[in-house]
Amino acid sequence: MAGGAAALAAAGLGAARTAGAQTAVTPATPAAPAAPGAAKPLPAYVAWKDPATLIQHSGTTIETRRSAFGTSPITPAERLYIRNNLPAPDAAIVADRDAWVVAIEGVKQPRSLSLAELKGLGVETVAMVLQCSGNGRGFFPSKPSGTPWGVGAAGCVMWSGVPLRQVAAALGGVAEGMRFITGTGGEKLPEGVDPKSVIVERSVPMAALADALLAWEMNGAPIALAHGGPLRLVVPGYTGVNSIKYVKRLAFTAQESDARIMSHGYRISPPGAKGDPSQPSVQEMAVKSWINSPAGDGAPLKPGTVQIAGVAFGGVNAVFAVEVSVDGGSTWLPARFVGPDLGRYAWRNFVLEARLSAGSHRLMSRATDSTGQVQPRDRAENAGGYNNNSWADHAVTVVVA
Ligand SMILES: Nc1nc2c(c(=O)[nH]1)N[C@H]1C(S)=C(S)[C@@H](COP(=O)(O)O)O[C@H]1N2
Ligand SMILES: [Mo]
Repeated sequence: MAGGAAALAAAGLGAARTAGAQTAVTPATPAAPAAPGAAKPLPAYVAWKDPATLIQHSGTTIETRRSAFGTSPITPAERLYIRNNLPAPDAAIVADRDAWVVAIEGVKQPRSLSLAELKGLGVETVAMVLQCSGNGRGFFPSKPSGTPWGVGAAGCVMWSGVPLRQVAAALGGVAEGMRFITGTGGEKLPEGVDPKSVIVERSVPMAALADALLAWEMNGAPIALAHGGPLRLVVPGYTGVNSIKYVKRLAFTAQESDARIMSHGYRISPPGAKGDPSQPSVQEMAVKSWINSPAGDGAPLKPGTVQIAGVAFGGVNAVFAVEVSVDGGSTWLPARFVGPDLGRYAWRNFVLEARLSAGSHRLMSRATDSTGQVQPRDRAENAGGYNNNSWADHAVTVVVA
């Protein structure tokens, strides 16, 4: 499955990718373009990832190159983006995975459950787009603070675990009056600061209970520490920040968490304003798509036929259709979905074959979800640079010569 995408990546980068990738990146060959982040070795907790497919913004913010995905519904772990608000916990927490304990609160019979016990309560698998709330922030001309992600703070992965509603049912059901699902990350907090100002704790509406999982596997393997192992709360259809890694407490609550990351962070604030609890929280994802290939970052293409390929997803809804424009958005052609449909929360790969003559072409895609929502031309301006699903912003320029 990685072969096609690897070939695309190799073509896009114009350099052979390093094999194995257990060690630091090999020195760039003279032929390699000065891709941002390419020369920085990956930090130890993600040293197993494939550096040639990644852009390293920092040790805790690592994005997948546009050219390194787009032709498979599943993103391999080696290429999946990373976003940590705090340093990842010590690898000791994945030494004995089954011993990991999560406190379940806000149920009629609250108690702590080990991962071994959770495995006895039920199993489900969901394919899901994991996308950072700030994916596409780099296209905001206002340059909001935060990582200037392009398209690659997103992937589509399979999670296996127990449905949260089965966990609640096993503990007597959700207690009266609870309106939110609140997950708390298991990171060690820095000393000398108010824990509420740094802890990764998020609340989502109870509606998310229909499909949320407590997951221990990603893409058929135990979840890597970097992606939240041993246990992760996954909330399909919601932005990445709501899927809490190394979850140590799962509470059904009457109120949203008062952690800063919930009360003030990840809010849709007017340009120039600060986040506050009165503003909408970044939660449900909207319909979105982009072209991955041609990525517009390689050598000029030869005139002739090109396979324009990318990904499209509906967020909380299934994706229904996608169109492609090769003339800057003046006219649109229906693209074809290719590969398996992994369900409502997964993305679909699309392809449109087009003939491109010599010159510069602006290519873009526009998706429609199952409720008829069409991906908008323009981003919704907001101070944090969240939820960018503008088709114009995600366009690529391809030179044919
Ligand atoms: N415990 C914990 N969970 C977390 C985070 C974190 O820093 N700590 N970051 C969140 C954010 S902002 C995103 S986008 C996703 C990133 O998931 P990934 O690193 O597995 O790609 O995890 C979310 N869950
Ligand atoms: Mo994120």
